[in-house]
Amino acid sequence: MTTGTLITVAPTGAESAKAEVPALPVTLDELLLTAKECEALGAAVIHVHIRDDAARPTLDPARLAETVAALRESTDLIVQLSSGGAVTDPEASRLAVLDARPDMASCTMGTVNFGDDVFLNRWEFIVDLHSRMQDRGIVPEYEIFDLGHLSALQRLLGKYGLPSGGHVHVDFVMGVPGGMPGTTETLVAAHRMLRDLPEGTTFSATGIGRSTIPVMLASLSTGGHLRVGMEDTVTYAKGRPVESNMQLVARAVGFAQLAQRPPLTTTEARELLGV
Ligand code: KMH
Ligand code: ZN
Repeated sequence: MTTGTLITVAPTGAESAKAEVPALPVTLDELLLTAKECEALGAAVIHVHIRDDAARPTLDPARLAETVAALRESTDLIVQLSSGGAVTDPEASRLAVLDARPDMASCTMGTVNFGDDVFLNRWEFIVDLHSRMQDRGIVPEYEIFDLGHLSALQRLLGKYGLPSGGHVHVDFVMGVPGGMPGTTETLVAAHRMLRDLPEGTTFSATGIGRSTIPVMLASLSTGGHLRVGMEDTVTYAKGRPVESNMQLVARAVGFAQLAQRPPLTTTEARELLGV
């Protein structure tokens, strides 16, 4: 059945430096402005990483709680905090992200080489994150950086049960150097593997860097949803830096409309995800 398109914006991430990417939203005011504008364009979920006063990635609990409250106050977006943080963040700080009580949080399904770094996600850590989210009624988005992460998810759900809300939603993060490539062939392979997950499992996809457009088209044509934003893409086209997250969301909305799968409203998105 064809449905509308869930559009997630990931506006900041932990990898780009403000000095190199001046359009990156790093303050709370910048984040709120971006969130409101992206919501008006058609985004329904915001995947949030925050920065400190020096624009460095942080998982400061008070700042995270303030950010969740401010986003709820100013928008109707589903607030999804990153539990991935930066590759340097310790597990305890990543688990403590849940104390900010977001609607959703990311849960990466395995360790992956991440450029020159390693994004570490031990099995016991994943189980801990999944179980704490179940206990607190926080809906996970399972982040899939490689095909084996889908097998890990099958194992997780088999041993520890469905997430809060009962619906399984995954996000294919494609094109990270060290992870699965951002190609149509790989997306089709990942899509086929969803057959081993609970019926009704939905997926979004995002292609890092120049894989953003092929991944977006492949996701739309296989019934998937879209994540876009400056966490993943800072070049709009060859030689053209991204001017704002709104530019990326507007492009995704345009593609979704062309595919006759218009953006889901925040209410429809809540229903889909079981938030
Ligand atoms: N910043 C990456 C190391 C997530 O948000 O859950 C991890 C990441 C995934 O962005
Ligand atoms: Zn992230």
